[in-house]
Amino acid sequence: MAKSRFEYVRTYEQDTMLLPNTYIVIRLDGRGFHRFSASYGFEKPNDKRALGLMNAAAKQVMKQLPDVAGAYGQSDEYSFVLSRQCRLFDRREAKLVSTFASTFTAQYQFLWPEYFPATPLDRNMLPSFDARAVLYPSLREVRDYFSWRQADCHINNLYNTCFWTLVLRGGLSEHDAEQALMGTNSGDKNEVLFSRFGINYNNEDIMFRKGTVLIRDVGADTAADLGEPQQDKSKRQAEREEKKKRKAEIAELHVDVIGDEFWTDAGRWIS
Ligand code: DGT
Ligand code: MG
Ligand code: MG
Ligand code: MG
Ligand code: MG
Repeated sequence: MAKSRFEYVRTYEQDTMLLPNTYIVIRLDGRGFHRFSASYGFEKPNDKRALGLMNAAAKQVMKQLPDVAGAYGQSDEYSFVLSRQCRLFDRREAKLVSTFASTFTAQYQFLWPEYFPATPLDRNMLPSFDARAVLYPSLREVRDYFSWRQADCHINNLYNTCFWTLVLRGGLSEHDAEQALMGTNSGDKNEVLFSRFGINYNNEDIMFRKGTVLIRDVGADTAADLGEPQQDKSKRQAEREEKKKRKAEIAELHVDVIGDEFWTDAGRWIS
Protein backbone atom coordinates (compact mmCIF):
# COMPACT_ATOMS: atom_id res chain seq x y z
CA MET A 1 0.00 0.00 0.00
CA ALA A 2 1.37 3.40 -1.00
CA LYS A 3 2.19 5.69 1.87
CA SER A 4 0.43 9.03 1.97
CA ARG A 5 1.81 12.10 3.69
CA PHE A 6 -0.88 11.56 6.32
CA GLU A 7 0.61 8.26 7.36
CA TYR A 8 2.54 9.82 10.25
CA VAL A 9 -0.65 10.13 12.36
CA ARG A 10 -0.42 6.42 12.85
CA THR A 11 2.63 6.89 15.08
CA TYR A 12 0.29 8.48 17.63
CA GLU A 13 -1.41 5.12 18.22
CA GLN A 14 -0.30 3.53 21.44
CA ASP A 15 -0.74 -0.16 22.08
CA THR A 16 -0.66 -1.56 25.57
CA MET A 17 0.75 -5.08 25.39
CA LEU A 18 -0.20 -7.30 28.30
CA LEU A 19 2.81 -8.62 30.21
CA PRO A 20 4.06 -11.95 28.81
CA ASN A 21 3.83 -15.19 30.77
CA THR A 22 0.92 -14.03 32.94
CA TYR A 23 -2.64 -15.32 33.08
CA ILE A 24 -5.10 -12.92 31.50
CA VAL A 25 -8.58 -12.63 33.01
CA ILE A 26 -11.09 -10.67 30.96
CA ARG A 27 -14.21 -9.77 32.91
CA LEU A 28 -17.34 -8.54 31.16
CA ASP A 29 -20.21 -6.91 33.02
CA GLY A 30 -23.65 -5.88 31.75
CA ARG A 31 -24.10 -2.13 31.49
CA GLY A 32 -26.96 -0.85 33.63
CA PHE A 33 -28.48 -4.30 34.15
CA HIS A 34 -30.38 -3.07 37.17
CA ARG A 35 -32.59 -1.16 34.73
CA PHE A 36 -32.22 -3.69 31.93
CA SER A 37 -33.42 -6.62 34.06
CA ALA A 38 -36.39 -4.60 35.36
CA SER A 39 -37.36 -3.44 31.91
CA TYR A 40 -37.56 -7.01 30.53
CA GLY A 41 -39.20 -8.38 33.67
CA PHE A 42 -36.43 -10.70 34.86
CA GLU A 43 -37.64 -12.91 37.70
CA LYS A 44 -36.38 -11.96 41.15
CA PRO A 45 -33.95 -12.67 42.59
CA ASN A 46 -32.79 -15.03 39.81
CA ASP A 47 -34.03 -15.51 36.30
CA LYS A 48 -33.08 -18.91 34.91
CA ARG A 49 -33.58 -17.71 31.33
CA ALA A 50 -31.25 -14.74 31.85
CA LEU A 51 -28.52 -16.87 33.39
CA GLY A 52 -28.97 -19.53 30.70
CA LEU A 53 -28.55 -16.82 28.06
CA MET A 54 -25.35 -15.54 29.73
CA ASN A 55 -23.98 -19.10 29.77
CA ALA A 56 -24.92 -19.74 26.14
CA ALA A 57 -23.29 -16.49 24.99
CA ALA A 58 -20.13 -17.30 26.98
CA LYS A 59 -19.96 -20.78 25.42
CA GLN A 60 -20.11 -19.25 21.95
CA VAL A 61 -17.29 -16.87 22.89
CA MET A 62 -15.21 -19.88 23.95
CA LYS A 63 -15.99 -21.63 20.68
CA GLN A 64 -14.85 -18.64 18.68
CA LEU A 65 -11.82 -17.82 20.81
CA PRO A 66 -9.97 -21.10 21.44
CA ASP A 67 -7.40 -19.35 23.62
CA VAL A 68 -9.95 -19.20 26.43
CA ALA A 69 -9.19 -22.03 28.86
CA GLY A 70 -12.16 -21.51 31.15
CA ALA A 71 -14.72 -19.01 32.38
CA TYR A 72 -16.83 -18.15 35.40
CA GLY A 73 -20.18 -16.38 35.30
CA GLN A 74 -22.78 -15.06 37.73
CA SER A 75 -25.42 -12.31 37.65
CA ASP A 76 -24.64 -10.03 34.67
CA GLU A 77 -20.91 -10.81 34.55
CA TYR A 78 -18.57 -13.32 32.91
CA SER A 79 -14.82 -13.78 33.41
CA PHE A 80 -12.69 -15.52 30.78
CA VAL A 81 -9.25 -16.94 31.61
CA LEU A 82 -6.50 -17.13 29.00
CA SER A 83 -3.45 -19.26 29.59
CA ARG A 84 -0.04 -17.75 30.30
CA GLN A 85 1.26 -18.77 26.89
CA CYS A 86 -1.61 -17.07 25.07
CA ARG A 87 -0.40 -14.97 22.11
CA LEU A 88 -3.81 -13.91 20.82
CA PHE A 89 -3.64 -10.48 19.10
CA ASP A 90 -0.02 -10.27 20.31
CA ARG A 91 -1.58 -9.66 23.75
CA ARG A 92 -2.74 -6.17 22.74
CA GLU A 93 -5.07 -5.12 25.53
CA ALA A 94 -7.46 -2.91 23.57
CA LYS A 95 -7.88 -5.52 20.85
CA LEU A 96 -8.55 -8.25 23.42
CA VAL A 97 -11.07 -6.44 25.61
CA SER A 98 -12.97 -4.89 22.71
CA THR A 99 -13.18 -8.21 20.85
CA PHE A 100 -14.45 -10.06 23.92
CA ALA A 101 -17.03 -7.41 24.75
CA SER A 102 -18.37 -7.15 21.22
CA THR A 103 -18.36 -10.90 20.52
CA PHE A 104 -20.21 -11.59 23.76
CA THR A 105 -22.70 -8.77 23.16
CA ALA A 106 -23.40 -9.98 19.62
CA GLN A 107 -24.01 -13.52 20.86
CA TYR A 108 -26.22 -12.33 23.73
CA GLN A 109 -28.41 -10.38 21.33
CA PHE A 110 -28.48 -13.14 18.72
CA LEU A 111 -29.49 -15.76 21.30
CA TRP A 112 -32.00 -13.52 23.11
CA PRO A 113 -35.13 -14.78 21.25
CA GLU A 114 -34.27 -18.37 22.19
CA TYR A 115 -34.40 -17.47 25.88
CA PHE A 116 -37.03 -14.71 25.84
CA PRO A 117 -39.29 -15.69 22.94
CA ALA A 118 -42.22 -13.61 24.22
CA THR A 119 -40.20 -10.42 24.87
CA PRO A 120 -38.45 -9.00 21.80
CA LEU A 121 -35.56 -6.63 22.39
CA ASP A 122 -36.37 -2.93 22.20
CA ARG A 123 -33.79 -0.92 20.23
CA ASN A 124 -33.86 1.74 22.93
CA MET A 125 -32.93 -0.81 25.58
CA LEU A 126 -30.31 -3.07 24.05
CA PRO A 127 -27.85 -5.05 26.18
CA SER A 128 -24.18 -4.07 26.16
CA PHE A 129 -21.17 -5.17 28.19
CA ASP A 130 -18.03 -3.48 29.40
CA ALA A 131 -14.73 -5.36 29.64
CA ARG A 132 -11.46 -5.16 31.51
CA ALA A 133 -8.32 -7.28 31.52
CA VAL A 134 -6.48 -8.22 34.69
CA LEU A 135 -3.13 -10.05 34.83
CA TYR A 136 -2.21 -12.68 37.37
CA PRO A 137 1.30 -14.10 37.82
CA SER A 138 0.41 -17.58 39.07
CA LEU A 139 -2.38 -20.11 39.42
CA ARG A 140 -2.69 -19.09 43.08
CA GLU A 141 -4.09 -15.68 42.11
CA VAL A 142 -6.28 -17.17 39.38
CA ARG A 143 -7.73 -19.51 42.00
CA ASP A 144 -8.30 -16.64 44.40
CA TYR A 145 -9.89 -14.65 41.60
CA PHE A 146 -12.45 -17.44 40.99
CA SER A 147 -13.00 -17.67 44.77
CA TRP A 148 -13.54 -13.93 44.98
CA ARG A 149 -16.22 -13.94 42.28
CA GLN A 150 -17.91 -17.03 43.75
CA ALA A 151 -17.92 -15.52 47.25
CA ASP A 152 -19.50 -12.41 45.71
CA CYS A 153 -22.12 -14.62 44.05
CA HIS A 154 -22.88 -16.34 47.36
CA ILE A 155 -23.13 -13.14 49.44
CA ASN A 156 -25.36 -11.38 46.91
CA ASN A 157 -27.53 -14.41 46.28
CA LEU A 158 -28.14 -15.14 49.95
CA TYR A 159 -29.06 -11.50 50.53
CA ASN A 160 -31.28 -11.29 47.43
CA THR A 161 -32.99 -14.60 48.21
CA CYS A 162 -33.84 -13.34 51.73
CA PHE A 163 -34.86 -9.92 50.53
CA TRP A 164 -37.22 -11.13 47.81
CA THR A 165 -38.67 -13.90 49.98
CA LEU A 166 -39.52 -11.29 52.63
CA VAL A 167 -41.13 -9.08 49.98
CA LEU A 168 -42.84 -11.63 47.72
CA ARG A 169 -43.85 -14.22 50.32
CA GLY A 170 -43.65 -12.30 53.58
CA GLY A 171 -45.59 -9.31 52.27
CA LEU A 172 -43.00 -6.78 53.50
CA SER A 173 -42.38 -3.56 51.63
CA GLU A 174 -38.95 -3.29 50.01
CA HIS A 175 -38.04 -0.71 52.63
CA ASP A 176 -39.07 -2.96 55.51
CA ALA A 177 -37.26 -5.96 54.04
CA GLU A 178 -34.10 -3.88 53.77
CA GLN A 179 -34.48 -2.80 57.41
CA ALA A 180 -35.09 -6.38 58.52
CA LEU A 181 -31.85 -7.55 56.92
CA MET A 182 -29.71 -4.64 58.05
CA GLY A 183 -26.74 -5.87 60.08
CA THR A 184 -27.60 -9.57 59.73
CA ASN A 185 -24.87 -12.15 59.11
CA SER A 186 -25.23 -15.18 56.88
CA GLY A 187 -26.35 -17.40 59.77
CA ASP A 188 -29.18 -14.95 60.52
CA LYS A 189 -30.23 -14.94 56.88
CA ASN A 190 -30.31 -18.75 56.70
CA GLU A 191 -32.42 -18.68 59.87
CA VAL A 192 -34.90 -16.13 58.49
CA LEU A 193 -35.39 -18.31 55.40
CA PHE A 194 -35.76 -21.51 57.39
CA SER A 195 -37.79 -20.48 60.42
CA ARG A 196 -40.18 -18.08 58.65
CA PHE A 197 -40.54 -19.73 55.26
CA GLY A 198 -39.32 -23.31 55.66
CA ILE A 199 -36.64 -22.69 53.03
CA ASN A 200 -33.32 -24.50 53.36
CA TYR A 201 -30.95 -22.20 51.47
CA ASN A 202 -28.72 -25.16 50.56
CA ASN A 203 -31.57 -26.62 48.53
CA GLU A 204 -31.88 -23.54 46.33
CA ASP A 205 -30.79 -24.04 42.70
CA ILE A 206 -27.05 -24.69 42.68
CA MET A 207 -26.54 -22.44 39.64
CA PHE A 208 -27.95 -19.53 41.67
CA ARG A 209 -25.74 -20.34 44.67
CA LYS A 210 -22.46 -21.19 42.92
CA GLY A 211 -22.60 -19.49 39.53
CA THR A 212 -21.36 -21.27 36.40
CA VAL A 213 -17.93 -22.58 35.45
CA LEU A 214 -17.15 -23.35 31.82
CA ILE A 215 -14.05 -25.38 31.05
CA ARG A 216 -12.65 -26.61 27.80
CA ASP A 217 -12.07 -30.27 28.40
CA VAL A 218 -9.09 -31.08 26.18
CA GLY A 219 -8.17 -34.35 27.94
CA ALA A 220 -5.14 -35.06 30.11
CA ASP A 221 -2.48 -35.76 27.43
CA THR A 222 -3.31 -32.70 25.37
CA ALA A 223 -3.31 -30.52 28.47
CA ALA A 224 0.29 -31.55 29.17
CA ASP A 225 1.32 -30.55 25.62
CA LEU A 226 -0.57 -27.29 25.86
CA GLY A 227 1.52 -26.38 28.89
CA GLU A 228 4.72 -26.23 26.86
CA PRO A 229 6.06 -22.79 25.96
CA GLN A 230 4.60 -21.64 22.64
CA GLN A 231 7.99 -20.82 21.09
CA ASP A 232 9.16 -24.44 21.48
CA LYS A 233 6.37 -25.77 19.30
CA SER A 234 6.45 -26.35 15.58
CA LYS A 235 3.84 -24.55 13.52
CA ARG A 236 2.12 -27.83 12.69
CA GLN A 237 2.02 -28.84 16.33
CA ALA A 238 0.50 -25.50 17.31
CA GLU A 239 -2.12 -25.84 14.57
CA ARG A 240 -3.00 -29.36 15.72
CA GLU A 241 -3.50 -28.11 19.26
CA GLU A 242 -5.62 -25.20 18.13
CA LYS A 243 -7.84 -27.63 16.22
CA LYS A 244 -8.12 -29.86 19.29
CA LYS A 245 -9.07 -26.91 21.45
CA ARG A 246 -11.71 -25.84 18.96
CA LYS A 247 -13.20 -29.32 18.89
CA ALA A 248 -13.03 -29.93 22.65
CA GLU A 249 -16.29 -30.13 24.56
CA ILE A 250 -17.10 -27.19 26.79
CA ALA A 251 -18.29 -28.47 30.14
CA GLU A 252 -20.78 -26.45 32.18
CA LEU A 253 -20.32 -26.93 35.92
CA HIS A 254 -22.01 -25.58 39.02
CA VAL A 255 -19.41 -26.44 41.61
CA ASP A 256 -17.52 -25.02 44.52
CA VAL A 257 -14.30 -23.37 43.32
CA ILE A 258 -13.14 -22.15 46.73
CA GLY A 259 -12.08 -25.56 48.11
CA ASP A 260 -9.18 -27.64 46.77
CA GLU A 261 -11.14 -30.29 44.89
CA PHE A 262 -11.92 -28.30 41.75
CA TRP A 263 -8.24 -27.35 41.40
CA THR A 264 -6.60 -30.73 41.94
CA ASP A 265 -7.13 -31.51 38.26
CA ALA A 266 -6.78 -27.93 37.03
CA GLY A 267 -3.98 -28.89 34.64
CA ARG A 268 -6.62 -30.54 32.50
CA TRP A 269 -8.00 -27.20 31.39
CA ILE A 270 -5.67 -24.40 32.40
CA SER A 271 -1.97 -24.08 31.65
P1 DGT B 1 -23.14 -1.27 35.92
O1 DGT B 1 -22.61 -2.66 35.89
O2 DGT B 1 -22.31 -0.39 36.79
O3 DGT B 1 -23.39 -0.68 34.57
O4 DGT B 1 -24.61 -1.31 36.63
P2 DGT B 1 -25.56 -2.55 36.86
O5 DGT B 1 -26.94 -2.02 37.06
O6 DGT B 1 -25.40 -3.58 35.78
O7 DGT B 1 -25.05 -3.15 38.25
P3 DGT B 1 -24.30 -4.50 38.64
O8 DGT B 1 -23.57 -5.10 37.49
O9 DGT B 1 -23.50 -4.19 39.85
O10 DGT B 1 -25.47 -5.44 39.10
C1 DGT B 1 -26.17 -6.31 38.27
C2 DGT B 1 -27.65 -5.98 38.25
O11 DGT B 1 -28.31 -6.92 37.40
C3 DGT B 1 -28.32 -6.07 39.62
O12 DGT B 1 -29.13 -4.92 39.81
C4 DGT B 1 -29.22 -7.28 39.52
C5 DGT B 1 -29.44 -7.45 38.04
N1 DGT B 1 -29.58 -8.86 37.70
C6 DGT B 1 -28.62 -9.72 37.29
N2 DGT B 1 -29.12 -10.97 37.14
C7 DGT B 1 -30.42 -10.90 37.47
C8 DGT B 1 -31.50 -11.86 37.51
O13 DGT B 1 -31.36 -13.06 37.21
N3 DGT B 1 -32.74 -11.40 37.92
C9 DGT B 1 -32.94 -10.09 38.26
N4 DGT B 1 -34.16 -9.72 38.64
N5 DGT B 1 -31.95 -9.17 38.23
C10 DGT B 1 -30.72 -9.57 37.83
MG1 MG C 1 -23.63 -4.60 35.47
MG1 MG D 1 -21.48 -1.91 38.86
MG1 MG E 1 -22.52 -7.04 37.70
MG1 MG F 1 -8.80 -4.41 10.51
